[in-house]
Amino acid sequence: MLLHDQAREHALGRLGSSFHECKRLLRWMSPLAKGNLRCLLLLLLTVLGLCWTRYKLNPTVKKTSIVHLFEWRWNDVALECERYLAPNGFAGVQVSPPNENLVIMSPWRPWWERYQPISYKICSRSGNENEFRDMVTRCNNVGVRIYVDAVINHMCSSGAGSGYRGTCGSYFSAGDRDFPAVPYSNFDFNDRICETASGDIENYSDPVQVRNCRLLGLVDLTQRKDGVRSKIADYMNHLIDTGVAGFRIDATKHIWPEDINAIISKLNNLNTQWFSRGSRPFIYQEVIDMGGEAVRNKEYFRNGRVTEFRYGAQLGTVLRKWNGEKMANLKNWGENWNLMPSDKAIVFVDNHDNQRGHGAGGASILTFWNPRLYKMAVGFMLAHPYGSTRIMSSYKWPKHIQNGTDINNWVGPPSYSDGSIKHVSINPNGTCGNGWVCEHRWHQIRNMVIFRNAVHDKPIAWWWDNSNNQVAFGRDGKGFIVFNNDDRNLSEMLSTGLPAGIYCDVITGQKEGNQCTGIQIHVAANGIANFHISSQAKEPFIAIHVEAKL
Ligand code: AAO
Repeated sequence: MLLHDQAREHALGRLGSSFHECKRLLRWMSPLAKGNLRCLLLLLLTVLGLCWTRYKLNPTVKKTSIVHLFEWRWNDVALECERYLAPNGFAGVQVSPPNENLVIMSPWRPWWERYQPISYKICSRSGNENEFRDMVTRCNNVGVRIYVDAVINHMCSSGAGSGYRGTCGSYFSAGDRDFPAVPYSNFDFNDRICETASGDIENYSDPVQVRNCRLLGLVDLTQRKDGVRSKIADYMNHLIDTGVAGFRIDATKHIWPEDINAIISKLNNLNTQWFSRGSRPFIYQEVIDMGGEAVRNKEYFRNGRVTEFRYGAQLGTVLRKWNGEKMANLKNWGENWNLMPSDKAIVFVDNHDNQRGHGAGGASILTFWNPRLYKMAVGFMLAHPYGSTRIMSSYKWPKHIQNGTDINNWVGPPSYSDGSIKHVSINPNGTCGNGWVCEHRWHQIRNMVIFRNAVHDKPIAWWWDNSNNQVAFGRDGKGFIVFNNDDRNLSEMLSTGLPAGIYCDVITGQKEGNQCTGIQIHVAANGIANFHISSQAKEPFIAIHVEAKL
C-alpha cells in the first residue's frame, strides 16, 4: 500500500464528521432523481466520489519505503533527496526532531538530547529554520517527502535545572515547569494527576500511569488541555505549512489515544504547492506493544499507522534460528504471527533505539553490525507485502558491551569538538564516509527498495521452501526472491510466475544498460528457473523483478 493511502484512510476515519455533510448533499439532490433508479444510483456514486476525493492524497506513484536519516543535517538530507533518494524510488525521509532541545554536556552531546524539547523553534544540531525549509522544498521538488519525528509527549528531564541551555538559547526552568519560548507553564503538565510516588511511570501494567506520569523523568505535558493541544498543533501546522508530509509521533503510548485524535483533528491539510487539495498528513505512532502490557497498539489505529515492534524482534529471531525458528515458518508471515493488520503497521528491522539497546526488541534485533543477516532481513521485509516499510540509516559509534549492555549507547552522531554534526561525505564508490553507515546506500538494500516499488500491488505467489531455511516466493508475475539461510548449498528449479526472459539478480549486481553486473537468471517459457546459492555466499539471496529484465 502506498504511504499516502494511509493518510486517506485516516481521512476516512474522519469521514464520520463529513458523513453528515454527504447525507445533506444526498437529501438535497435526491428529488432530482426521484422515480429513476439508474439516476439515483448515478447520484449516489457521484456524491460518494465527491466525499472520497476530498480525502484523496498526493498520488506519489509506486513509492513504498521511507528511510530514517538519523541525526543528519538538513543540508545533507536535501542533497541526498536530489542525488540519491529520488532517482532510486525512495518515498520519503524520517528526519530527527527539528525543534529546539536541551543541550546536554554530560555525557557529551548524546543523540538522545533531541528527545528533550525546550521549545518548538526550528533549530537543532541538524540546522536552522532556513535550512529546514530549504530541505523540505528541495526534497518535495524531487518527489521525496519529509516526515518529522514529533516529540510532543513531554519536554526535558525534570532534573535539568534551569537556564538558557536550549539549542536556540531559549530560557527554561524544568523544576518550575516553565518553558516561556512555547510558552508552557506548570498548569500544562500532568504532575497533579499522576499518582505514583516518584511522579514517574513505575508500572507498565497500569495504563493510567503510562499516560499520566513521566516517561524516564521527562516532564509530562497534559494533552487533555485544549491549550496544550493547540500549542502542539501550532507546531505541527507550522511544519505542515512548510511542506512536511506527516509525522512519527514519539512516545505515543504515553498520550491518551483520544488526545492524539484531538491534536490530529487540529492539523491543517498538506501544502497545496506539492500536495493535492485536501491531502491529510501521514501519521505513524510510536507504540511499543510486544504483548503483556496494559496499553495495546489497536487503541491507536483510528489515528493513523502504528509501529509494529514485534516485526523486527520476530524476524531477527527467525534469521538467527533462535527458539527453533526457521525461514520456512515465514510462509504465513503477517497477521498470523500475531502482528497487527498490515494496513495499520509501520515496519522496520531495527530503529534508532533498539539498534543500540534502547526501547524494545531485545537481543534478536538485527543491525548493520551484522551485515549478512541484516541484508537478508531487510531484503525479506522489502520483498514481503506486509506493512509500510521504513529503512534505518545509521552512524557508527564505539560499541562496547559490558555485562550485556553497550556502555556507549549514548554516543551522538559524528561531530566536531564544538558539537556540530559532521557532514555526510560520499565516497567514490557511493558509500558514506565521516562515520556514517548509510545502510540505504548498500546496493542490496537500495535495489530491494526498487524491487518493492516494482511489485508493490502484487500478492505473494509461488511460495517454495525446503522445510528449513531455504525459501522462495514471487510477487505474482512481477518479482521473485530466493533465500538460503541453511548450512548447505541451494540448487533448485523453481516456478517463478515471471514472463520468460533473462533477469539480472539485483543482489549480486543489477541491470545496467543492456547487461547484468551480477548473475543472470534465465526464466523459461513455463516460468521455471534454476537457482544456485552457496551457503557461503556473502549475501545468500537472489532477487529478480520485471524492471531488471534484459
Ligand atoms: C535519557 C536517559 C534517561 C533519563 C532521561 C531523562 O537515558 O536515563 O532518565 O534522559 O533525563 C530517548 C532515549 C532515552 C533518553 C530520552 C530522553 O532512548 O534513553 O532518556 O531519549 O533524552 C519507552 C517508551 C518509548 C521510548 C522508549 C525509549 O514507551 O516511547 O521508552 N521511545 C521514544 C524514542 C526514544 C526517546 C523517547 C521516546 C523519549 O524512540 O529515542 O528516548 O522521547 C518497555 C515498554 C516500552 C518502553 C521500554 C523502555 O519495553 O514496553 O514502552 O519504551 O520498556 O523503557 C522487552 C519488552 C518491552 C519492553 C522492553 C524493555 O523488549 O517486550 O515491552 O523489554 O524493558
